[in-house]
Amino acid sequence: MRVIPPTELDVLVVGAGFSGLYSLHRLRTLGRSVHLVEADDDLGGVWYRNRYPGARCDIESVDYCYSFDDSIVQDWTWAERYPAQPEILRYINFVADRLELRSGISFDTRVDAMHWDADAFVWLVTTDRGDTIRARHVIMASGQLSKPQLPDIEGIEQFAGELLHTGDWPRDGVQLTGKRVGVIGTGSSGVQTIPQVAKLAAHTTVLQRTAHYAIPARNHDLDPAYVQDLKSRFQDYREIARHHPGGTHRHIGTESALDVDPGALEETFHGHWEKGGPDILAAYRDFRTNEEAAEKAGDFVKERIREIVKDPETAEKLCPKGYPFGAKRLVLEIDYYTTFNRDDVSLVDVKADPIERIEGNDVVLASGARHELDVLITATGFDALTGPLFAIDIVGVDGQRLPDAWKDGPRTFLGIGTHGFPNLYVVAGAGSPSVISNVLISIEQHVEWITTFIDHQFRNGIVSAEVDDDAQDRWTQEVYDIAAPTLFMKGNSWYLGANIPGKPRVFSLYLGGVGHYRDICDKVAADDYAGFTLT
Ligand code: FAD
Ligand code: N01
Repeated sequence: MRVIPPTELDVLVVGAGFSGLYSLHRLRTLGRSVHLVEADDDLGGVWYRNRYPGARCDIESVDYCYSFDDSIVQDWTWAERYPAQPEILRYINFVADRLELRSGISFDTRVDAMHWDADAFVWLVTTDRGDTIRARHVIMASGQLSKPQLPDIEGIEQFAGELLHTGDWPRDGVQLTGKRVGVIGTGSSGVQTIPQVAKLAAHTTVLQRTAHYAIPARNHDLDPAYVQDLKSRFQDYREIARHHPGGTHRHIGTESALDVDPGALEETFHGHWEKGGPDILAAYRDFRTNEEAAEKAGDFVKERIREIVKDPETAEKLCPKGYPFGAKRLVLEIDYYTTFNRDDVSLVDVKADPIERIEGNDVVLASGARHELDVLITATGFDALTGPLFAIDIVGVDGQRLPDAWKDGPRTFLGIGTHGFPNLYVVAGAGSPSVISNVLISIEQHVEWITTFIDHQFRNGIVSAEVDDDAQDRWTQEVYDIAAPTLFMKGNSWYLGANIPGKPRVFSLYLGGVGHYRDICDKVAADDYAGFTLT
């Protein structure tokens, strides 16, 4: 039975992933009337929806978890270095049960519209279930990567076989055994799922437009003694990550890759390759800014690909081209490159011969070549960051709509609020470190800051908090200025909105570092929330 949302609230939270669940818990403990609405029929967000075979985290489990409740830290034991989707979903449910969160959540309830009532200082929120909620504050915990994007290919919706998206995988699983399966997309989702699909399918056709750099995850079961040791000093361990630029424990190199002799460079790269994980990205200080330096790592990965993949033509297709190492998200792989040594897997270069249309069961290429499939998996990513927000009719002060306010890209102060949209807060979205960091660290920091701010307002009789225009201008400029000299600007990636037709090409994540960002937010709070007008 659906929990009916209250009609009057101090705070409405949208979304039951990691962000929303912690927001709900925090506000309850602060004594606020709070409720959460979730479009899906259960909790978990990303980890509820991305159930494709092979779905896994690329941050280590002991870092990709909450730290706010030590009893949760002590009573949960991670099994794997990089947890797979089922383990993370079990963890989220464990937390929700422990904190008795379900009673505060309306599932199967999508927020359709939110209009600011400037006379009453409330958001008037309506849902697809016909609910109307008046909430003084709204926390958008609606996710960064929660709006899957189908490729813009003629006829795709009429595909005669089974059409799937990795980001909206059927809850009851999919029968792939013995089927002819095609996969479009070779980013993180594609690289994770292709080896698993290949193990089941009669034939797997990988339709690759751009090869991504992938390095081994070297996933393994965790040693119980290691986990126990971390638990015994978890808050100290976590405190380091809270102040680390990426929200992790990654060593950050201080040398330039261009100053190191080839032998030492090779040794460093091999070390990272054997250890597995994404730390190679920070091996040298100029990997984010200098194309020549980054190319050293790129060349190393290409050499490994040519070593692993037996067919030289296939190996060459799998070698990334046209953008620097690190400009797109580095992918962690398990059995990815070796999968292309299987006889029942073929790689099709759809940049050289683009997909023209889908006809019946066939993917038809520009050359006229056809690939007949029973199942077509699209691993084509998301309308990231702004997509979930723009899907809601958000109307602020003077009838201004959020997509209009952000027509040239997101404009925020701290990523948390936007001028013209009072009492509206976004967790781990554009303008903050968000998906460029260990998101769990960033979520905890945001939720704690936002809920403390809201509580401060109630305690002080403040009814509205609106971002100042000039504070927003300065912050937005800073976000863009920090990103401008980085190699992120050179990848045709979702980070830049390049995967969505018509989306402004801006890099809207804050690259100044998680620790530095935390300090800035703390200073804003200490300065009586300078940058917001409090009424
Ligand atoms: P989400 O988990 O996306 O939850 C948002 C929720 O809001 C969803 O349940 C959605 O249904 C709901 N919602 C959206 N709109 C509405 C609406 N209008 N009304 C009601 N409900 C709504 N990050 C890392 O740091 N490390 C990783 O290894 C990592 N792996 C990832 C793997 C995948 C496959 C994906 C897709 C993302 C990954 N991420 C990773 C990023 C991930 O987005 C975050 O780590 C984190 O899970 C986000 O949690 P969230 O609660 O903010 O958002
Ligand atoms: O999506 P993507 P994703 N025809 O946008 C291709 C997180 N995540 O779901 O590069 C042909 O990266 C597109 O090609 P191109 C993580 O943050 C993490 O894989 O545009 N191809 C690309 O290859 C990640 O970055 C994990 O040329 C088309 C692919 O589809 C983010 O989610 C796991 C096409 C999309 O790649 C998104 O990753 C999964 C078309 N018309 C996700 N349209 C972890 O491991 C698109 N493509 C933690």
